[in-house]
Amino acid sequence: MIFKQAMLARYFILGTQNVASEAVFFDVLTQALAHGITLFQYREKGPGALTGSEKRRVAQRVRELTTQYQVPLVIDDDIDLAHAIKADGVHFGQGDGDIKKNIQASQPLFVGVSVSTQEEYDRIAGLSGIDNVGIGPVFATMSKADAKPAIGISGLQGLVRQSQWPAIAIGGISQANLPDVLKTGVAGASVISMISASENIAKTLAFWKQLS
Ligand code: TZP
Ligand code: MG
Repeated sequence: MIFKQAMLARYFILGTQNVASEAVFFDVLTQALAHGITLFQYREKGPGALTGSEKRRVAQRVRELTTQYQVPLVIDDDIDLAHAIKADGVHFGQGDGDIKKNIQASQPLFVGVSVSTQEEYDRIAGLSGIDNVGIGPVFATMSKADAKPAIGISGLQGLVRQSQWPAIAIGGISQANLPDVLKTGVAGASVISMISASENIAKTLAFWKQLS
């Protein structure tokens, strides 16, 4: 699949560790796919995350579902798994090993990289093979135990302005702050809990769609 900026508009991230059970994981994902997310990132990471054959089994089912709904699939930080299940892209943090090697090993899939500070941006500036950057955490997040300090709208704005790649905002994004996030010129927002903890995923996504 060819990378297009429009894929970043409504970027949903989830792993089984973010919800009560595998059944809930697939229920939330299916609703999100049915109601208009533009990309799904499978991020199985942190306390309670699946590994090995269990992770692979869930990822395979995620690939089948995302294909059924024609929504691109990105795998967080697992190049082998991404190739094995024919995902569309891979996403890396800066702590995930040699970034140049990772980019190379990910081809021909598309590549996203997380950036939290100016220093981290400068480290990847000019590299080829990157398709998008994730910038944040913009606000405090409950979904990532080792998250870096929140950079706020002004920090996001500063990094978006200079980014040579389409950018997505991440971290603590809610329906309340989403309008301000989108005004910074990002290509989209990426969320875990805004959707996974929503009492009405259809309504949450309808709200998001009319903003972007
Ligand atoms: N990276 C930075 S913040 C974050 C990740 C994966 C978690 C985002 O989750 P939420 O619930 O949307 O704040
Ligand atoms: Mg990572």
